[in-house]
Amino acid sequence: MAPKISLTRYLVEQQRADGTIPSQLRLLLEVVARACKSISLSVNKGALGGVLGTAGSENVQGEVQKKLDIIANDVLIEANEWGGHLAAMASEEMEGIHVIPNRYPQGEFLLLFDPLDGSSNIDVNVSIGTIFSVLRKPEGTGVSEQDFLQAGAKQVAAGYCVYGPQTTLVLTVGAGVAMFTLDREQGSFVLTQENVQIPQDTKEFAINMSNMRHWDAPVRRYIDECLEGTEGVRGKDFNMRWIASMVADVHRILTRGGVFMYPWDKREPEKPGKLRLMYEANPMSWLVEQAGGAASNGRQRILDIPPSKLHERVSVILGSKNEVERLVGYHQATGV
Ligand code: AHM
Ligand code: MG
Repeated sequence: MAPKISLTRYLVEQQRADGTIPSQLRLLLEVVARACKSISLSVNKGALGGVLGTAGSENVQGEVQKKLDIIANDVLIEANEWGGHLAAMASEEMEGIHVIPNRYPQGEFLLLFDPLDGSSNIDVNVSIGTIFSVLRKPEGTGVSEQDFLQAGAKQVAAGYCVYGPQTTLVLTVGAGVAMFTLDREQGSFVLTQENVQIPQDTKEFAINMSNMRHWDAPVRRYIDECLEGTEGVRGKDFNMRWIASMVADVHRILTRGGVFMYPWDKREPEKPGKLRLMYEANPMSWLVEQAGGAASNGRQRILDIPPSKLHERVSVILGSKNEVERLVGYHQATGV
């Protein structure tokens, strides 16, 4: 039987092979993985750990915070503060950036995260996760929010950990996508899939259909055609899945293909979308591209969007390449 490859060994071997992982980045990724392990334990305890329900507060986006949103945020901050690998962190759950306190050495990387994605699924025991993105701090002294405002193409690492029937960590450092499953007896993440590839075509889409009347014409056209199945222009039947945790929907797509959409809609026309660019769309888009898929807001590659603020929102279409390209074509055809 082939030996089990732990996340540590995988990172060391990547570092040796092509030097894409400097040692500070390797430490950073190991610390993030350790934090995810700790979050996974809290998630698993559920009601027994007193972690369910709301915290009675709101985040900067005006969303009610769940207890686990705050627990996961605190775990990630505490785990990453002291190692000397980071200059600052940013999170969905914090309005401003968290600069590494003076008592610790400052590193050269910036970490962004959605500590607990799919918050509405926590109390109903459906898969949720942690999404993270790593950027290099631009040259210069000090660190500010401006340093974080880099396009997704500048990421040096990205990933997520999904807390489902299994706890799975999915990672890219720009050399493909690898998946690691948490071995609870050993207490470590073990490599379970390398070189993940998303099929170019699919018969499965993920979108919140209850928003249909608010969508723009291109998305409506695409979904209408999927729903027509064998009787329409697509000539095949489609299946629909919507978990309402981006992390779980994207995990399904990385595993067996599909297209995920959270498009702009007319309810709040001034908002470009629901999902956040810097700690949701960017890391997921890079993972999807690294696995041979595509990610767009309908008009532009997500990874090329220059962010103007930390909590910027974006319209998201990602997954199997041919379907994403079709959707982009429909946007071009209507000029929206
Ligand atoms: P969250 O980060 O507060 O959990 O919100 C983001 C989530 C995504 O995971 C998911 O795709 C979407 O919101 C679900 O939205 P909806 O409530 O419309 O189903
Ligand atoms: Mg989220």
